[in-house]
Amino acid sequence: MYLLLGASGVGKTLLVKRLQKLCSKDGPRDLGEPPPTLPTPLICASLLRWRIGQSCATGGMATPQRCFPRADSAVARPKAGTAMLQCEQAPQVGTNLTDLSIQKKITIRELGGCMGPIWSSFYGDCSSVLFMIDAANPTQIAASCVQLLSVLSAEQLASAAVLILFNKIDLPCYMSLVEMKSLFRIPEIISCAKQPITVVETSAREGTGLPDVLRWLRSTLQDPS
Ligand SMILES: Nc1nc2c(ncn2[C@@H]2O[C@H](COP(=O)(O)OP(=O)(O)OP(=O)(O)O)[C@@H](O)[C@H]2O)c(=O)[nH]1
Ligand SMILES: [Mg+2]
Repeated sequence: MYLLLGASGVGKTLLVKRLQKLCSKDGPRDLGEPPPTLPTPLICASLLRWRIGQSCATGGMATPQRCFPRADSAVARPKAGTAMLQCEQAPQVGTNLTDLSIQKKITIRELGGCMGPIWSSFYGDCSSVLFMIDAANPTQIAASCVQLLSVLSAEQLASAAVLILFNKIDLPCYMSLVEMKSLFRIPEIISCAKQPITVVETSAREGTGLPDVLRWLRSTLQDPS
């Protein structure tokens, strides 16, 4: 059993739908139309990036202006009132089981972000963990980091393979892997964790990085742990 964890709205359900599509007979050429989505808070992301810009290894400091979508961007600038719509999106309650055929059948159990307090009751039958983070929503980062550390320190998951996904990289204000690694202190987490950890950037919406996710899933099948 694979557990797919992450805060509410990071894109877990869309990811499993996309993976299912990629593994289906239609093949990877037909991902289908992305469902309509709304950008996560752009101004917050740009301000945070501006504040951490100097401490990031790239030194590439973004100005808040640069973070707004361009007129030709695939993601439109939010119109007045759209932020309210996004807040009204109902978080998933309950668990979602999805079967994927990659060499053999595997089952991914998605746990809604709002079920965080009881995630641990599902650790028992779990061989691998996918932990998703919204790279365009810096207001969630601290909470996600605490959740990730709690997942990694769980005794039942000590030998689970872990994939960390920084999702929504199609949004103009997403934080780069270098920035996210610096905020999450990923190198330190990896060196202290008992589990083998892989990190990928994805856009469940556009399909970016999904082949890497499938590759990781296949690699876990070869690993007897
Ligand atoms: N732009 C963009 N939007 C995305 C991406 N992935 C998911 N979304 C959108 O984000 C919103 C939330 O996605 P879900 O897949 O429902 O999020 P979730 O993690 O399953 O949320 P819970 O089940 O409530 O924990 C939806 O509007 C998705 O279409 C992405 O890569 N890019
Ligand atoms: Mg969901």
